[in-house]
Amino acid sequence: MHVVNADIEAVFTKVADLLDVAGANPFRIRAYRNAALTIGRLSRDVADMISRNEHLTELPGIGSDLAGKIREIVETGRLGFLDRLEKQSHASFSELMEIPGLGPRKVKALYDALDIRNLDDLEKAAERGDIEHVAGFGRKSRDNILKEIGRRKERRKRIPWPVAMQLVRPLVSYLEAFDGVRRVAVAGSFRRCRETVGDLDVVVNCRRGPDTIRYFTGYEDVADVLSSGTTRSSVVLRSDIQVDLRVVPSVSWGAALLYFTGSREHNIAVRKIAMDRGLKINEYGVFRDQKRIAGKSESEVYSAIDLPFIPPEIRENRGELEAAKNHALPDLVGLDDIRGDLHMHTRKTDGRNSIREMAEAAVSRGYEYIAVTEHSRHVAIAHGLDAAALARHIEEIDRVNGAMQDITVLKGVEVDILEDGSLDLPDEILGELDVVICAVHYQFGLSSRKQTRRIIRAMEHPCTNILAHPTGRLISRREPCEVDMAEIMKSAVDCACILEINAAPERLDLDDRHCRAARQAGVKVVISSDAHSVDGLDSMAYGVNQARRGWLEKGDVANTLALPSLFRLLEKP
Ligand code: DGT
Ligand code: CA
Ligand code: CA
Repeated sequence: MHVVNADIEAVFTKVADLLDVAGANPFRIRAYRNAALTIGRLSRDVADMISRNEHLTELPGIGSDLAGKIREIVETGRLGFLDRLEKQSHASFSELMEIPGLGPRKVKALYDALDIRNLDDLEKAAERGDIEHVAGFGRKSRDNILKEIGRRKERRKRIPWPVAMQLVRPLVSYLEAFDGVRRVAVAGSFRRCRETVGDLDVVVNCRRGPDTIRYFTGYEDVADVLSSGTTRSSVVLRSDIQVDLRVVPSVSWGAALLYFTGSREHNIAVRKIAMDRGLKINEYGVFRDQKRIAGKSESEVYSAIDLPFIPPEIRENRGELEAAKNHALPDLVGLDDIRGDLHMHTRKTDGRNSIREMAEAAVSRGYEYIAVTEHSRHVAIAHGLDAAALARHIEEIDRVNGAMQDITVLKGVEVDILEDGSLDLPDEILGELDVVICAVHYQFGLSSRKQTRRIIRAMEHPCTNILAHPTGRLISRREPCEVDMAEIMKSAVDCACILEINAAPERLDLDDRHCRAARQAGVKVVISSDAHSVDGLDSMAYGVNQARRGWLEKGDVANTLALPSLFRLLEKP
């Protein structure tokens, strides 16, 4: 494990918070807070300094005691002192402090008044209504606390789509290998490519149903069999995700697939259209009176109610049925339409491969161009580049580009948007680049007005082309920052700035709704892997999924363009 500055910062902040709750000496608390700040803002990697035997005590506010603690964190990934503090308090105050609005003061107040030591205590007290009577709390804070706890529970239950994909592949091969199995499909939210998946819904068409079920429950990854009948079964895999399997006959295959793909809202709307025509649709087929008139394939089912096939990714009852009726379904962008990748990192900063290796990997994926976009200096933990280092890196890109026949390597950067909306590198060097991506990497908590202004100012800079991961959210870890997305999109159109769908599995930012809004606003979108290694390039597929869920067509996506057209698009008015 490589400990980065932000990890050390987090540990010291926790220590300070816990000391605060415990009512420790304010000077001691301040020492930890200052150390956290110092480390957090440092442009050098502390772990790196230690490995070079440099003296940490030369850093402001770091005495020999703190230096020793930093070393312990870097070497072990933990801090014994923090563990002891948590144990002493018999409580998980730091877990409580992760709830927005609960700082050390409030946590202490809750502890003193109601003996609240962890999230469970907090939830019970909030439900009972006790919290409203503690000084500093009201009904509103109670509601916020319950909402946040609910959100956390919800998150824990769902797994990211790419993780689900890793479970699905071997499971499907296993099922397909069984004698008599004709077809296997994973329906549900997985097939709709939602960014997270609650459980897996498998539909199987086979000859010997009961044997197939027994075979399914005998899968080596099954931890627990919840139910097992002749046509259906539910199990829990070792990774704690549930799998529901249904065996369906060939005549019902399409109807079952449609039904179990959902979404529920889409299904309800489909059934209503059928009812209006005197038909009945269920998971067995489409029926007029008692007679089945369709069901073998999904297309057959849709066609029975005079609709074209609707791609699973947009089956959310968000207007797709009206569009289908009006022959106005989008022709969704596909992975094959992607001609290049405009956001990636190399060994120069926090990536793992060289420019050349990234370029070769891109060639093998059929790309015509890539942009290498290292971090700017502000992102200290990623060893961001200053102007001089970037200038040297540009020469390096030129060299690789000159040596490669099959691909064009564009010169780029992912420059930090500073707190006032200015960029972290001088204009002269930015002017040398083909692609300038701007991105927020800190100060996520600004007010919506300030954050929006900050971002728009960066987009308006004459050198910027792309706004990366526009909301900054990390799925299940960090909520999107507060911004006025409509304003940002309006401004993106005005200043010809492209918005990114960052395809990294933990980001997928823009999300599906934002993609849709971007299309409606006439904003161009770019799908980028943000790869930190050659394997990372494959994340492109997750970004394409998200784009499809957001109704995007090839024409909405900048990196489906051939290079000359892309260059024209990158020119600012
Ligand atoms: P998830 O698992 O929470 O990520 O989301 P889904 O969409 O996979 O939901 P799930 O697993 O509860 O059900 C799978 C599909 O089965 C769902 O998308 C639609 C269908 N379905 C399940 N229950 C009902 C229901 O009561 N009515 C209708 N119309 N469809 C249902
Ligand atoms: Ca499901
Ligand atoms: Ca299910």
